[in-house]
Amino acid sequence: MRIYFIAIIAVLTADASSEASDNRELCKYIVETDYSLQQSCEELRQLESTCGRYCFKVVKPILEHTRALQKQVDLNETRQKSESINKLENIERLLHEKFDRLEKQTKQNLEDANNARKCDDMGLFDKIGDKYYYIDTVTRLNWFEAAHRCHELGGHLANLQTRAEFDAVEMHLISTSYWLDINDLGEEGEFYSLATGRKATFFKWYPGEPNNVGDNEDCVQIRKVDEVYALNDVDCNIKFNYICEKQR
Ligand code: MFU
Ligand code: CA
Repeated sequence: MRIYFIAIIAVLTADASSEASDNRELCKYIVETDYSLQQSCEELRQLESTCGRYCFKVVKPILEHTRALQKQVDLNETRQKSESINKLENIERLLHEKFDRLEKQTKQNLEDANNARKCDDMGLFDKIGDKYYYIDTVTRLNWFEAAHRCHELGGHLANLQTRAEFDAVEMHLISTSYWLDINDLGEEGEFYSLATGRKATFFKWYPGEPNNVGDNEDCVQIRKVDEVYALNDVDCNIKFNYICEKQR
């Protein structure tokens, strides 16, 4: 805010000059009516000529007061400005904090949702022995589709590594055939686990298996013959049920 003391001076000057012209008018009148009063008229004229100095004397304290006021106003404005800046900086800090909290919370929510989804998928898997399996008895897929499905469920085709694991799973089987993760797609007669990428460690073949009938049997199923489950190599493109496995 600016205090317009120039305007005040202008007003005062205007007042002073109108007062002077009043004096002049008064003098004219006095001179015309009573000559004896001519002296006091002269005084008035002198007063008029000294009015500059007189006005300055009158205006000076006002000017000084105005300057002091202006200083105070400037000081106040500066203080108000720095208060406003402080407030804005505070708001900025609060917004930052709020945003950080929201960002953290969103990340946490996403993680929780993902974990919940994982737990849901785990719902398909049952603990059998020391591992978790999903034994599918409703969907028939070829070996590649079955491998993909297990992957979708967050697992892989079952990798039965020991007699104990084989026996535990066998207790839960109903269908005649299920895909396992063993295959010799890479090299005929070399059976690898898809899950580990290493040679399979445990086999319970039917007598006479693996026989690679038609030179076209590169995937391994667990199959029931005479109420006994055992391994057989078979065409990867045939559709069977499948067993998925998953780590917790
Ligand atoms: C056996 C298996 C084959 C196929 C066929 C129907 O061959 O070795 O993999 O399952 O039976 C005679
Ligand atoms: Ca076979």
